[in-house]
Amino acid sequence: PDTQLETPGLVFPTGFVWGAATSAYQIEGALDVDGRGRSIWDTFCATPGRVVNGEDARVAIDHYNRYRDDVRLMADLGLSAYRFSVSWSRIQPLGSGAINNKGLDFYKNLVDELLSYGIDPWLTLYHWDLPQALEDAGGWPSRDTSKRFADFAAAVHGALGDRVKNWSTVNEPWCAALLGYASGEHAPGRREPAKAIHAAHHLNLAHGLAVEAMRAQHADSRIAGSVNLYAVTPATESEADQDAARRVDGLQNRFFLDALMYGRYPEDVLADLSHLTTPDEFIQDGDLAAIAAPLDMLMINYYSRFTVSGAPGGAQSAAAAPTDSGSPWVGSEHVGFVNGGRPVTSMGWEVDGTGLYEVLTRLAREYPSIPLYISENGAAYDDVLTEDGTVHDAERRDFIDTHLRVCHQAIEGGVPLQGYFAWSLMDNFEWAWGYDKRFGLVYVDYSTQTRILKDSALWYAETIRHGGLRGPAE
Ligand code: PNW
Repeated sequence: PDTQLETPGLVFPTGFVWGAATSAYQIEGALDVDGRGRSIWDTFCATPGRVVNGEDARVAIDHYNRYRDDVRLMADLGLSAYRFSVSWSRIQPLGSGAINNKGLDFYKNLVDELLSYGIDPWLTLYHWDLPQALEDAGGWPSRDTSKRFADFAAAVHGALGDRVKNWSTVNEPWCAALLGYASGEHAPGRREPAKAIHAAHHLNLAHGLAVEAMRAQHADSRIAGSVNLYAVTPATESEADQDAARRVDGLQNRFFLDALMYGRYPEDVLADLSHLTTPDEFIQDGDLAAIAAPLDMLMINYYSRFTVSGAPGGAQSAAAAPTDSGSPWVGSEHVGFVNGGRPVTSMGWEVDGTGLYEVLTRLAREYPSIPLYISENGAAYDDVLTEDGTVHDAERRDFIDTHLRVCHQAIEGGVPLQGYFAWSLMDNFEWAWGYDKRFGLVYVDYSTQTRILKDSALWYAETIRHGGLRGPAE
């Protein structure tokens, strides 16, 4: 990075990781090639009423065929790291048993391509695309899925652990469990609240067993857990609103953090759930110790703040599902989410950088000394491709600028934050929203698959080049 900033700016520590993120299902396409098996998202997309406009990811942004061009784009942006996920169904078409080498080869080639440009590959093992065969056998509510995941992790790590240093296990277990099995707004679309809690536990267990399996192979790998955290505030100081905020913070944040970091589930959350399920129905001896396997780092996805009320009605996730769905707030279905009066992105999510500051400083206080990375942060806006082939996404640039300033402030205050990955590198298949929501730094023309750098991408590249932000905040 330039040491000569033109105006005094915010310089990040040397070695700060500047990245961007994607996930396999959202970008790859090529679902029927090279022996890939079906995943729960294939099934979900094929079910009417689940994804906006009946869209699917058969082509997505054709990254499977265009990965070389996409890596060149990352190099042009100057990324130091790229976070991506691998598709379990490509590597083990039925979720267990023999490895499909053609599927694995795709990721070997991708990793080699990244390394040839000096871009550090950060591999996520699971970003929601469970092999359909495992769902047919019970899915995440079934304990056996955790063991299958550990085998899968060992296979991928065995094959790529020599060239991939940074690993994360399960992306956002809250989403996979609660959106997949309680609200049903994500695959597999089940609405079984008690089973969703069992799924959450088995996702945590899968994480722990995978860490153990990987440690046994390459001792020098750096391994992370990955959670999506929110700042949570009560709508008013009333007891009902404060209790609602405690519940949402409990299930969203503490349930996963306490498990991964301390090997326990918060007592108050277990009490909130007790009329649906009790620990003896899903926790077995040794599970909590396995889940708390020591980690090298924690990866945090941050998007927004929740302002929560105890008033009945209106309970839904931040995502405010586009399709008919239940509540992901298992045991607290009566809680409501109110508008906190901040500007919103086109997901309807409130923009709140101070929420990220709260999340980071809380982590440093309550879960001290583990290195932190922002593994996703970004925003969807209604981008317009102009006739001269540019996209003036000032709002996205401002969003990232605001959140990076907060990161810098947190680092100054002693928070061990060591990197930032923008979500997302490119526009892509936004789950239940299909192609309706664009999160990319890079615009994708879905009819031609042309990639166009948005203004935010050019700005991010400049930020990386300077190792920080120029000028004071406006
Ligand atoms: C994350 N919620 O999803 C995922 O990791 C990405 O794959 C996704 O594209 C991105 O954020 C944007 O949505 C989330 O309801 C989906 O709270 C839903 C929620 C949170 C994160």
